Amino acid sequence: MKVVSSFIAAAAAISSATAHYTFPNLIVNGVKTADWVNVRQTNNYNTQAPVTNVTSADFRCYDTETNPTASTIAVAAGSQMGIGPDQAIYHPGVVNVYMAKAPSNVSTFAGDGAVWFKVFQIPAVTNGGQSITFPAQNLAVVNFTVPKNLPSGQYLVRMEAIALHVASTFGGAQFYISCGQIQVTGGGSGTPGPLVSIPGVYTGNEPGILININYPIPTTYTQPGPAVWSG
Ligand SMILES: *[C@@H]1O[C@H](CO)[C@@H](O)[C@H](O)[C@H]1NC(C)=O
Ligand SMILES: *[C@@H]1O[C@H](CO)[C@@H](O)[C@H](O)[C@H]1NC(C)=O
Ligand SMILES: *[C@@H]1O[C@H](CO)[C@@H](O)[C@H](O)[C@H]1NC(C)=O
Ligand SMILES: [Cu+2]
Repeated sequence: MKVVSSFIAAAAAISSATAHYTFPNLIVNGVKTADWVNVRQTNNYNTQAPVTNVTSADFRCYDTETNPTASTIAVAAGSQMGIGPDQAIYHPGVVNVYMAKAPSNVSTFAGDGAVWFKVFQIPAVTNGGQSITFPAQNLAVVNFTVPKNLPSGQYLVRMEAIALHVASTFGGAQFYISCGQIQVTGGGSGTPGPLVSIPGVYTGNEPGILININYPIPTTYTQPGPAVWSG
């Protein structure tokens, strides 16, 4: 009996570890960077465990315990870049990518205040209650375009992959978060917005965060956060 229950406990531990993920690398000019070099190492680099408290300090870059340093990598405005998970995105859910401009050197930029804007999202797809699908699920990289009119300078780029498989109670949605450091070159003179604070952007009661995706099948899906600024 003891053997059986410890086997079950071990199997459960393994399956919960494989069910989680981190986003430790960037893809720039088609080349994947080494893990945690251009991305600030997150508290969960070992456990892969998500953030579930959208008002906690860790909701921004999930790095309050690691106090990480990262290097900044150059990316041309208007080019495609990617953010890579340690394994393909496992859970059904959606993705948001936010950016914030550092006043000078992003290495010493915390991202305080209403400085964040959204540059990319992958919502769920619904069709009036017949089905709900998640195009972000199983992605091995999240690619997006750095807006062409984004002013040159140094930025944090924040991945937010929201897993919705147990999101039907408050605090059930799982957020997989990390912040990369990029230097945007050849940029324009756009004014990114709307600007939000992170944490602060969500309460946890948004219809796209507090949601039962299984039954009844949602007729629509509302992506959390501000509109995408595409420049
Ligand atoms: C993401 O972009 C890379 C090139 O940087 C490409 O090899 C890969 O196929 C793209 N993946 C997706 C899912 O678009
Ligand atoms: C979430 O984080 C906030 C800010 O740190 C804290 O006040 C609150 O108690 C936390 N909520 C839970 C459920 O832990
Ligand atoms: C930014 O700050 C980091 C850490 O202090 C330093 O290593 C780096 O050289 C600085 N970069 C620039 C462009 O000043
Ligand atoms: Cu998981």
